[in-house]
Amino acid sequence: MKGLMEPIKTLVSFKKGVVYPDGVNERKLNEMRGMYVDDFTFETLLSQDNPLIYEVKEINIPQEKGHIIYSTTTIYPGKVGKEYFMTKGHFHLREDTAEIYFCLEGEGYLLMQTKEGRASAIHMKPGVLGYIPPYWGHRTMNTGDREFVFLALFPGDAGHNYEIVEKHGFSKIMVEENGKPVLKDNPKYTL
Ligand code: PAN
Ligand code: ZN
Repeated sequence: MKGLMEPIKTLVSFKKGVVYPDGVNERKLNEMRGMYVDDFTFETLLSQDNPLIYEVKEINIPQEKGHIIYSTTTIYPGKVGKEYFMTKGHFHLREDTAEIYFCLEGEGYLLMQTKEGRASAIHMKPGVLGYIPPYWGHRTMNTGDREFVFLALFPGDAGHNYEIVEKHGFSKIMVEENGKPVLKDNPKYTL
């Protein structure tokens, strides 16, 4: 670590996440091309509108070993066809780093998978903490009808690898069937 950092305080609203973020990283529908199963519905939606799918409210923490980076993610409610609005998902560049997700508001799933395609999902609602062990890629989806908000904490030197997900996708998808979220095999997934 380079030098001594001064302690900081962060206000976090259960409903809205970080109150005074240093930065907000927005992902709109057009940045999610290829991620959803139903490409036709995706393009139809996009030709009408480009909704905000999720936003990450960040605090500036050095991206170095020894630090813990934290942020809140808000995923808005909605679907592309039957598939719920979700994050892009990633593995950490340093694969031996873990992460904690703590749900503050709303409802959703934390979907994890190994590079071999083995999947595991945790149902998230306020008070549920999901532990993402080292080596598991992770993506979250909003399966409720209001905003799904969670706090994420991860090692400063973890880094993000989106390429694996862009290339291969996740082995499972979360779709609505008879009004309920169901985990299904992703027909687009390639190992
Ligand atoms: C989270 C995620 C955040 C957005 O802070 O970065 O929820 O998801 P994507 O990064 O997949 O777009 C985290 O897991 N950080 O490591
Ligand atoms: Zn992560």
